[in-house]
Amino acid sequence: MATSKGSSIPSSGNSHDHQDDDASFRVNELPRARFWDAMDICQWEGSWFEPGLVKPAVTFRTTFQAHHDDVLLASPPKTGTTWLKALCLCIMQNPIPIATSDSGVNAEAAADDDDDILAKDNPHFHIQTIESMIYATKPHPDLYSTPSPRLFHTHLPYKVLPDSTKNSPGCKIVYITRNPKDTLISLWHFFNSIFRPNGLEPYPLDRAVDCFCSGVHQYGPFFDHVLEYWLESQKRPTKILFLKYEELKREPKAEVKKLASFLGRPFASEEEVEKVVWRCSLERLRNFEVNKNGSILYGVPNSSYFRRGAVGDWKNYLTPELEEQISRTARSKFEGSGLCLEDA
Ligand code: PAP
Repeated sequence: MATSKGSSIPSSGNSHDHQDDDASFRVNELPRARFWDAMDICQWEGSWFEPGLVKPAVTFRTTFQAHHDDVLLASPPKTGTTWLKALCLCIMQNPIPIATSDSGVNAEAAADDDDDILAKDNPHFHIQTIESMIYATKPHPDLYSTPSPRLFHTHLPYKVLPDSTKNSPGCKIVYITRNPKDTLISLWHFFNSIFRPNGLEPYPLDRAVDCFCSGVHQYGPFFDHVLEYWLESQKRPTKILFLKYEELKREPKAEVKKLASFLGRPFASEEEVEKVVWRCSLERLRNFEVNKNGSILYGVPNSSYFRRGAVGDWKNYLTPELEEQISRTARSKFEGSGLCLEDA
């Protein structure tokens, strides 16, 4: 599973001599690897993808025209995507009506579920992951009739984003990431539930760690993905907001305020902030019927997006050796960048 190809440094990308502009570009000619003995993935532009997502990613990259008020959410898988989508939906809906009773936020819940789209639909339904949910289903989607501001999400690395998303001054990017050890454990649970359901032995954790550290996994290498967005966010902080899952957990109100201000939707009161934080909490979202029993993507149950949501869950799984293997990889990748994801 772990091959040296996965640790290759991605080529920097903003040039216009993209191989994908060439009509003869063929996915089946890309380097291939096996992910978890379960599926093929292929390497494009230095990162690894499910083969079926490469063409949609290429079409997105070469045809998408950003609007001045677009918001693009971005994340590596399992780092807080669902949470970020929920938060942005809520913030864009703000002001949420605040009940006037003095019975406290939880007592207001039943009443205000009625006006909350999160109570009816999974967050992924309203903010779609552009390569897998939009371009993979329709090569020429009609994105231009979508009301402004448009909100999209992508798991794609920064280097393959369309130039227009990078260059359009008003188009904002919000990136979320997470401690690599918790990301790995979350991925491990998720893919075990997909590839090894019904009590089958989970995939050996040491092999999952090898795979993660070598970068040969969907949208990997994780560390390069994070580093690219981090460096860009340092250069252009008004363009890219860089969030960490752990900081959202630790200081939800402060982080959500920061997010809302970045999106140009600052809160008018503390009550509004509290309401958004509460509406998007894991405990609340996971109990909605749509998230207990629904499915919006390739038969993946919505419930699989809501697990423990704990910071430091990796301590329940990783041996000191496996932990050190991930820390070593993080140190070598992030050295000198000012980024640390292990301080949570
Ligand atoms: P995705 O990239 O496939 O969409 P993503 O939402 O990023 O997945 O990750 C799922 C993780 O976020 C799960 O973490 P865990 O496996 O460590 O438990 C899930 O529990 C967590 N999560 C989902 N929704 C929330 C939320 N509202 N608040 C906090 N954590 C959440």
